Formats: sequence, C-alpha cells, structure tokens
Amino acid sequence: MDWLVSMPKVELHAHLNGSIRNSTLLELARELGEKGTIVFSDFEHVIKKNDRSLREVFKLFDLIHIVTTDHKTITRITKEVVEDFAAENVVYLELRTTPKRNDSIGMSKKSYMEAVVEGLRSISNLDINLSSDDFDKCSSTNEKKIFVRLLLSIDRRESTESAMETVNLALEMRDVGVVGIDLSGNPTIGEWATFFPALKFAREQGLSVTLHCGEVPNSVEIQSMLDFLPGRIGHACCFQDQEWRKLKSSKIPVEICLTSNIRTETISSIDVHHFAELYKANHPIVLCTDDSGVFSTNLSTEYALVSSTFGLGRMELFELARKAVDYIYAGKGVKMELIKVFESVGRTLE
Ligand code: 6MZ
Repeated sequence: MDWLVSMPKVELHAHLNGSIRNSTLLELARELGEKGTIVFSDFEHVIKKNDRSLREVFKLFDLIHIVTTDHKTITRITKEVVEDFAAENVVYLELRTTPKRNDSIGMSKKSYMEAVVEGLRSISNLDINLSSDDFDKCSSTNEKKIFVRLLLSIDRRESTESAMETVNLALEMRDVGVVGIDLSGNPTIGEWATFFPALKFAREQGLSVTLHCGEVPNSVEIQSMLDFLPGRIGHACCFQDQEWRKLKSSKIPVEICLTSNIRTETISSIDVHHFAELYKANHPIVLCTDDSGVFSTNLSTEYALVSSTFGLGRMELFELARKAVDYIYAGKGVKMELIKVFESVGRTLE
C-alpha cells in the first residue's frame, strides 16, 4: 500500500462535494445542527451508513449540499480535497463540480465557481499549477506538485437553459483551468435530449465532454451517448452486448470507479466488475474515486483493490496509472510534464 501511495497517479473522475472529508462534513453538520437548520442525529446516521443504493446516495448529496453550499465552505472543501489528493501523490487532478445558484445567500453559478478557484489559490504549501502548461513555471520549491483542472458538471435535473449557462460559464473560465463539461446527477432523472444542445455547443467551442453513462439500464440513452462520441465516459455499468461492442470499437476511454459501483450496488460484486473485461481487451480505462468522501476511499485504495482482485503486479499498476495521462483534458504542455514524471519513476522500477 505504501508503494501505491508513493506511485504518481492521475485522477479524472472526482466530484468536489462527494470528496469532502468525513471529519469536515461532520463538523459542518454539527454546526448546522446547533443552529437548528438540520437535525444532526439524522445526518450522522446517513453519513455513517455504508452500503447505500444509488437513490440513497443522491439523497445524501442533497443533504451534503445543505451543509456545503455557501462560498466560504466551498472554498474550504476545495482546498482540503486538493490537499488530500496531493498527499497521496496524485500529480494531475481533474476536479468536477456542479455550479450552484442559491439566491437566498446571493450565490450565482459564477460566484460558486469563483469560490472554488479561491480554494485552489489558497493552497500555499503545494505547487499548484492552474493556468500554466509547465510545472517548472511554479515559483515555490515545495516537494508536492499537482496540476489541477476543472470540469463543470451539468446536473440531470437542469433545464437546457441552465445547462447552457454552465457551458457559457465554463467558456468564460478557461483561463483559470476549466477544461470541460461533465453530465452527472441522478441517472433516473432527465432526458438526453434536454442536455444534448448544451453538450454539442460545448464541444463546438472546444471544451472536452465526459458523460456519466450506463449507471442504470437505459439502452436508448446509452446508444445516444456513445453516438455523441464524448471524450470519456464514466461508469459504463449497465451495458448490453451490443453497447459493449459499440464502446469497444469507439475506443472511448472509461473512468472506472470500483468502490463507488460496489457501494451503490450498481455492480453486484467486485470480481464480476467490467474492469477485467475492458482491461483484457486493452480498452482505454482510468481508475478513479468518484466520491472519495462519500464512499470512504482514495485513489491508492482503488489501485490496491485492482491488485488484490485482478492480480495486477507493480509494473501493470504503474502502466495503468501512466496510461491515464493519454486521457487527460489538459493541453500538450501538461501532458509532456506528466510523461516526464512517469518516466523518471518508471526508470526506478526497471
Ligand atoms: C452520478 C454523481 C455521482 O457537483 O456538488 N455525482 N452523479 N453518479 C455518481 N456516482 C454515484 N457522484 C456524484 O458533487 C456532488 C454531485 O456530483 C454528482 C451528483 O450530481 C452530486 O450531487 P458536486 O461538487
């Protein structure tokens, strides 16, 4: 495990609010309980529950949003989440979050995202590189270096107009590290046709797009999503034979979130997870955490799980981590820097 923690890693599927530290969530919930905004004991029980259905997970997210949705808290959790990923040697992080509007506290989607960016900038003891394409341009000499890029999520509850607003915000924020758009949220809600115009526009404007795809069986939607040819998809759990064939021929990289899929009972047990089939077929895959806070995991643990379940050795785990660099949404300069990082560690393994 120590070795897996020290290995450089790339995280491409992490939701900000799902990655909140348990200790922070409990602290914030306790404070709101004292103010009478929530009943803390209800909250405590839900947070500590382990195996939740996918529906229960989305109920939990609604609770988390009550606790986290003010500017100061968003700034705090962004800082903590990046620090946690850096601490386990994640060298490139694509962090995704849903810009939220809350008129009662004067929050717009834009001010929400500004709070996120403030969180990134407030990290003083890390070499955090937001807009530059080159590690060497970092001024400080701290040992931990991490590139962070942002994806703006469209929640499946949103309207076309609201989704379009998020895409326009992403375009405005390209110079502070926004590289793409994600479609996420409760997969039993919303229609592909609602989001399609905004996603198409995003891509036409040069943003990368990743989609939560096949979290529940929905053949029509899965086919439409694969036809869209997104840059990556997340999960791909409930695919039929025909969809597997289409996915494999498309070579669309899949963000694999093992613990999340097991905890939400989207996959019945780890040994039958489609990781094995995609890995054997040499299909592009990247191991990710999804919601490290909600599912009590981290990226090193996900690699350890692959090792213990599917028997991958050190070289194979390292290759898996290294190949993820091919699927990042940041530009060429960042890719080159990451290749160098992996090359230098790779030499010590030969
Ligand atoms: C689909 C998910 C998710 O955006 O508030 N989210 N959407 N499937 C999943 N796997 C179980 N995990 C998280 O982070 C939390 C939001 O991310 C999406 C949900 O919309 C959730 O409300 P942000 O930072």
